[in-house]
Amino acid sequence: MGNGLSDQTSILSSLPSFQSYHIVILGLDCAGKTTVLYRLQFNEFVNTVPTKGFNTEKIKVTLGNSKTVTFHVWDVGGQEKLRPVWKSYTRRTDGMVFVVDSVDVERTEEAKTELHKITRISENQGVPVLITANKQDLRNSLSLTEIEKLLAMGKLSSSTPWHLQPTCAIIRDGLKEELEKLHDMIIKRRKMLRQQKKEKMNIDMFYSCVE
Ligand SMILES: Nc1nc2c(ncn2[C@@H]2O[C@H](COP(=O)(O)OP(=O)(O)OP(=O)(O)O)[C@@H](O)[C@H]2O)c(=O)[nH]1
Ligand SMILES: [Mg+2]
Repeated sequence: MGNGLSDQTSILSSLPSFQSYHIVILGLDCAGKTTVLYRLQFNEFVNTVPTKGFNTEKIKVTLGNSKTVTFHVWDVGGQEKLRPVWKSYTRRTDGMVFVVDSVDVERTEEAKTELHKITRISENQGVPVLITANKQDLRNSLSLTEIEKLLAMGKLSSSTPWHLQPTCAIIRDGLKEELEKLHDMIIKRRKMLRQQKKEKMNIDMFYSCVE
């Protein structure tokens, strides 16, 4: 007779996964957010116009482990006047993608301010951030080391998991890798939250027994 638990685990892992994650794409205007969204959804280049509100798509992706997951992605306009509404899109989000234009050297300070502002919001504590160094195809694009330094990523809260991914959205370069990485970070966080909940329940049970 087999071990019941491991039998169940192997059955579960062989079933298709219908997990769905809520993702928000943010970043300054013209960084390439909408290009990222449509490149992922239609696998073709879409000529974009500046986003006045938001775009949203449900994107089904087969990950490296053959699991298919759905990302419900919200791409929000990055113009200055639209940034105050970003926080309403990040409410209860599983992960954020923060897109940076790697040739827009003059606005790295502005990008840094927005990145730190959105990750500092209390509701976003612990939410993984995939920082996308986009437009790496262009000459004079900043290197990952330069972007990491200019955006002061080392100063992000220690509770914020982050990863920096070079991309060229117009040809889809790096986008699949970044979804994989974001998915890994989300799963890791969910496991940690589950563990914390379990530990808290054990402590509560212990105190209810000794009372
Ligand atoms: N060379 C190059 N151009 C890119 C890349 N990604 C996007 N672009 C171009 O950058 C411009 C802006 O792209 P969008 O996707 O509209 O930018 P956005 O971040 O959605 O901008 P807002 O909607 O105004 O916030 C477009 O002309 C894109 O074709 C890239 O990887 N390389
Ligand atoms: Mg846009």
